[in-house]
Amino acid sequence: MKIYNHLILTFGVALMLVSCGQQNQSSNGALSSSAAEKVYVAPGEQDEYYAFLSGGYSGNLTVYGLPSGRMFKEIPVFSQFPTSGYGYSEETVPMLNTSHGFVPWDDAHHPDISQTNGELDGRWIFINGNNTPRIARVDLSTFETAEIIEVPNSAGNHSSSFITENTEYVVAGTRFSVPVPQRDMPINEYKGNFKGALTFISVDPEHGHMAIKFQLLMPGFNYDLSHPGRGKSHGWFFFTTYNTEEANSLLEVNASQNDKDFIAAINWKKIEEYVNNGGGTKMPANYAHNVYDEHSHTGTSTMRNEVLTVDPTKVPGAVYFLPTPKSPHGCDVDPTGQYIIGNGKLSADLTVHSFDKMIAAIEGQKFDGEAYGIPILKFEDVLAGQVKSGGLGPLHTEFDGKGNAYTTFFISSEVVKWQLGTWEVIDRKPTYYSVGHLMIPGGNSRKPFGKYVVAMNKITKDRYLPTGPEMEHSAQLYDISGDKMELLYDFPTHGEPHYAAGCPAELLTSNSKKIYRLDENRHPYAVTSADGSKVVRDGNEVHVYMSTIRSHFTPDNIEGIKVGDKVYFHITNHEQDFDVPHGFAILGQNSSELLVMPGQTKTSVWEPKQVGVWPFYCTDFCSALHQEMQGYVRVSPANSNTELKWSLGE
Ligand code: RUQ
Ligand code: CUA
Repeated sequence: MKIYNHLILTFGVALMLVSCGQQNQSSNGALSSSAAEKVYVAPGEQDEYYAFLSGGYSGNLTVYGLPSGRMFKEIPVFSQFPTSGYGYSEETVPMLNTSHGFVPWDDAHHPDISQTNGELDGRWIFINGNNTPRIARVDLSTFETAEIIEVPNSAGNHSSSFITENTEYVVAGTRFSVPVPQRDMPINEYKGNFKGALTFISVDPEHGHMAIKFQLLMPGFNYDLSHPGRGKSHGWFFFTTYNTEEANSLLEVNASQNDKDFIAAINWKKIEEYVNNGGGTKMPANYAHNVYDEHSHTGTSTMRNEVLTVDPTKVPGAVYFLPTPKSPHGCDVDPTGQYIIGNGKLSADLTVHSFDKMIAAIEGQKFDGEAYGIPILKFEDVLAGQVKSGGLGPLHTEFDGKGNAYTTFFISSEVVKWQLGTWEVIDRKPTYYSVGHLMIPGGNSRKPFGKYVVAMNKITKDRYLPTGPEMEHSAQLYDISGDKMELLYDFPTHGEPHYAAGCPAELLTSNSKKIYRLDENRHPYAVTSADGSKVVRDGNEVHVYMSTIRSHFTPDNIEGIKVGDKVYFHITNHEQDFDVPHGFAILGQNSSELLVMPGQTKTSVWEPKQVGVWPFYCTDFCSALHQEMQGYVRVSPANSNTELKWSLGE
């Protein structure tokens, strides 16, 4: 009885506490500062920001909402994606073409949103493929990969894909130096012979189309990360280097010998002028340029065979080296364009260079020798200050637009907030665990939206329920609107996010496409009217012009297909409503399904191997009669005389 009473008592007190809490919440908002409330986006409500996280070794880009951490979409970029048929459908296979043939995967690192006047404009997002060097442009009205350009003479395309203040250029720098042009030579003759190509790819202001403007052939260092100048430093681009020792083996020891490596400061305006006046050397180079056309719904791959290279010593005043300790990784420029931050990953302190001091030192011709003909400025002459952080292993820095910077520390697992100008540490918060990049929406622009920072961690360990030896990486969301950072939320990410880019939701929502217009469909095999469906044989090739609308394929019965045929299913989705795709899959298909958006045409090729009657069906639950959305293909022996015929629903 006593226990019973006690229970009632406890229960009663608990109830009182709950109701008390609720009262507080409605009366004086005592709970409004809770972390849970700050990330809670109620059912039916929408997030405040988009966040685009690179997928690392997934090769793709994932889209999240902030503050909820909900994942909205995975955008296939460099990797085949059976979920939609990207990289499998005839229309998208050309997007993954390279000079090495079809490369259906890459390692995607650094997304960057296009800018106008140094502010995010939300038109496109660029991302680099690290392994087989490529830069992709994703259209932010369709969230589809619209273009991929291969980068020749590059290897480990890592100091990429950062854009200049008006999206004049998307820049790609090589991590590995290699023989340029590639050739058969002994590896131990690297030093002095290999080159590091920094590639400036121009972006057409209207359509976004990319073209390699020039490649700067730099000394054979490793070019790790980069960022554009902005405001007063617009016209410059900054790259961190490591392995200035030019070691080709045991780099973990041999590339850590020099006390200082460099940040390379590139005056791209000067080089642009030089090449516009006929400077530079044309060099044969083989690379693919793949463009997706939104109206024909088709990608085309064109091989290019020449690039314009520039020898930095031929353009006086265009390239300088800023000594920076100690194998720097991140290279970040603050919103005013005055400070260039080099995160020496083997040091405790951050090095901040001053753009004004750099210009003064250049004008005063105060050099500390040269490397391969490129002048080296004096460390003390360009140094703005050092942040005595107390952390270990600084990697990347972002800015809140209120005079503060936030740097990740991989080894000490923390984000450190410090002040630009005073270099004082204001706050530090642990991350779980081993943080790499971080992202503040607009943090790489003149106008950051300094409300949240997302830390992208490399190690997850005990943060989530175990999923066997492999865990997804973990991101953490901090509120940075106050003096102190507040950890709000953990959420899993997909692949390995390196960098990310974010923007206010309304920048994209107003331009977001809902459907493709059927009357604008210019796909050569589209069926745009209800009676246009047909099946056409051309030797061993059979083209099926198929249409879909809830809940029917036209045609849904096809006979006269033979073993040895190559059957092209060209499927046009006649829906004109938002979010009504139809899928297509046929038994034994050696690729993936297709997911066809309203108004779009996509093609799957099927080479039937066995005689029989094989079903196909819609893979996306589209209506109450989705299960009825199906059909058959009769496959006869190779030498049969079965007549080609199909049903049109009469
Ligand atoms: S990296 S964790 Cu590929 Cu950007 Cu620094
Ligand atoms: Cu169409 Cu399910």
